[in-house]
Amino acid sequence: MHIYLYLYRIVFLTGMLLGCSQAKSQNSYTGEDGYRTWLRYELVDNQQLLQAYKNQIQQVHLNTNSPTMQAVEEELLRGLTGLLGTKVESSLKLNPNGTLVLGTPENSPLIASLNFNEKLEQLGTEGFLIEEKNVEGHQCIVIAANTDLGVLYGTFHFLRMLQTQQNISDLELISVPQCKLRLANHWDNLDRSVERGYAGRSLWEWGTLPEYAHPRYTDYARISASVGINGVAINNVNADARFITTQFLKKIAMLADIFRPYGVKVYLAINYSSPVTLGGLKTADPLAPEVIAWWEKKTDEIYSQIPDFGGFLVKADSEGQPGPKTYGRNHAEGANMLADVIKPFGGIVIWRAFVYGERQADRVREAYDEFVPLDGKFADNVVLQIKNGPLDFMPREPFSPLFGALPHTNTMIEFQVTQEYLGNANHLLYKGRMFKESLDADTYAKGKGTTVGKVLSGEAYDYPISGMTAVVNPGTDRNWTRHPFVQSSWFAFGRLAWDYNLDAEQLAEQWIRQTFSNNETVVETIKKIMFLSDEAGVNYREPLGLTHIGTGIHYGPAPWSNRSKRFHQADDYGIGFDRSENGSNAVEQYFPPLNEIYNDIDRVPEKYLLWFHHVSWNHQMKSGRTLWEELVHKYYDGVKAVRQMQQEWNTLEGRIDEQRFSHVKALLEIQEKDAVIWRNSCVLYFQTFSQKPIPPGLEKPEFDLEYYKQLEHRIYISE
Ligand code: BDP
Repeated sequence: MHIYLYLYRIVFLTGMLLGCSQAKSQNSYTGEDGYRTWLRYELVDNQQLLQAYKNQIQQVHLNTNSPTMQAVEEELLRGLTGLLGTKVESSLKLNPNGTLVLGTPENSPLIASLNFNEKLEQLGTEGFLIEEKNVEGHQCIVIAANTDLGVLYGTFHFLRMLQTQQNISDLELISVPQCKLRLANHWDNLDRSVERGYAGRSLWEWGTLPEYAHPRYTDYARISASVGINGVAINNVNADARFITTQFLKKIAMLADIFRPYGVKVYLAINYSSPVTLGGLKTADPLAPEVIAWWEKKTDEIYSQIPDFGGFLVKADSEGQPGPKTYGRNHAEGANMLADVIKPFGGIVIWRAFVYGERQADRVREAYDEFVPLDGKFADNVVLQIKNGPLDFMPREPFSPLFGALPHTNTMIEFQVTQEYLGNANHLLYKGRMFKESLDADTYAKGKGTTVGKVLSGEAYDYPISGMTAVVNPGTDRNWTRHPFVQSSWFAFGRLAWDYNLDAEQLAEQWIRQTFSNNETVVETIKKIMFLSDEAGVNYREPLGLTHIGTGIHYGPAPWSNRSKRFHQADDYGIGFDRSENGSNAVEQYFPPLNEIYNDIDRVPEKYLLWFHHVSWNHQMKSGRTLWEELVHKYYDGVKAVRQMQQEWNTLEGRIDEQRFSHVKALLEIQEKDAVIWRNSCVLYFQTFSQKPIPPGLEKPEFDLEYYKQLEHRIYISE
């Protein structure tokens, strides 16, 4: 055996043994297994505030005349009982003071009498208001909306205020979601494996559905609704056609029934060849009458099982998936056929823009080149789902130039919460700030200030439907996401889909308070860690705009792989992909002045430098260093930040529960080792081109490049 490999094994085994002894010494099991996510509803630990809350909320007043209003009541009683430490009653009598009144003008005569009409007009079908109000001479807090679902969203908002220990005196607020579609995409397969999942098996137990309603399904719906997610595509975009067989539709209908009170609609990813594979037809040509008839019948069946079915999600003509192109039809023809079929039922078609082939030298150009000529050709119930960046879910990408370039095509963004390229479920990485980076990016489509967020909310163009989706990974792991911190990105995504103006830092803080503790030291420490984590994750992997350096399963580094070489293009001169006008000219896809800025090696933001340019190793960076030195420093900064994260985390011992403390501590150890492997692999490999030394003062890689190349073949599987 190679000597280094041998050494590595010893280190690895010692680590495992240490890990075991640590696990054994854990004797303070607190039940903090992460199952409750951010909906923990622990007793308020600030006595003064607790007393104030108790005075203000002595009972709740609502009509439970619909499943959604029953869900409201259940959530409130569960939440308030936990937070206040006393049982709060639901009653239709008013206490002299201290009643929480909830409802809509339809389901509550009391709310109807309060004359909120003007405010309600602003709330649409999902917004809510929360207000302190004198009701029949009693001081009350009112949560009102036009729909039961709006009341449910208001309820979660109110509970969040208590969980994060906000003052609830003199409340007067309204909240309305900016995006109509706020969806989660699961990449779950029929055999219950999850593509890029990393948190156990699929949540959906096909073997026991529809008879058995696993309690997890309701909790999943609660979690989703608590952050405003209003739809879920339950299966992988690389879709198995069998999801829409009669047998499976019955099972899916059961899930839809459970999700319905929480406003979470079911969507299905479909396989474009279904008329052939399931229907036995000779073709799936969207213009063939027998194909249209087949989809009509199938859609009719789907709606007979799931009357409020959301619609189809389609990955077509992409990575081997079938699509209209096989039949000489374009994406619009392909999508519109389904859109026409589903329209009478009120459904939509979500058509993915993630397409690329070997046709072009630069994959980054392809989606734009394909879809911009089709702008205006899609039916009004089709929405194009576009990944946040033009390539894939890389650690960092500039925004996709399709945002803003489709004035006549409904547009939606696709983020990834699951950490496919970011350490799977082993690494701590809060994505809130990254989501914001995309949402706040100025497309300049209609002049300065046309941010991606404004495009998605329908403010920039008058889209009938638009919004945000995220690929999420919850699975059968008790804590849903395996790494406890993946939950933070799930939370941030939902909240941003509701309101893209929210601040990533505030969202992190809310999540920490709800998930861990309101203790200021804990909040500040965890926030610091989360805010080190995103830049660290980029720096020890793919700094300065590098991409696709990972192995085939996207965990460890492989800058020497053929795929990776195509993207980083390192050579004796320098490194980076030339997308300037001298190269693939992908810069031309951006509106001015971005096209000029990105084209200019001196003006392009350095975080995207190697995305847009092939740059000399000697290029002078803003820091005064050469590109080579800067690149190496970034890699070292990444590792340094992970070590800082570890140090910060260690200070939390005794301040948070032992269970999550030791879990995350162990995961950070893995992350540190992996970060070092990434750094050393990349620095040593790129050094074979730059032929320059590692700048003084930086620790030398422990092993040589050959050692790291062998590690490529090690199995890093987070099943
Ligand atoms: C890639 C993933 C692959 C997905 C694909 C997609 O590696 O598993 O099927 O994206 O989004 O990043 O369709």
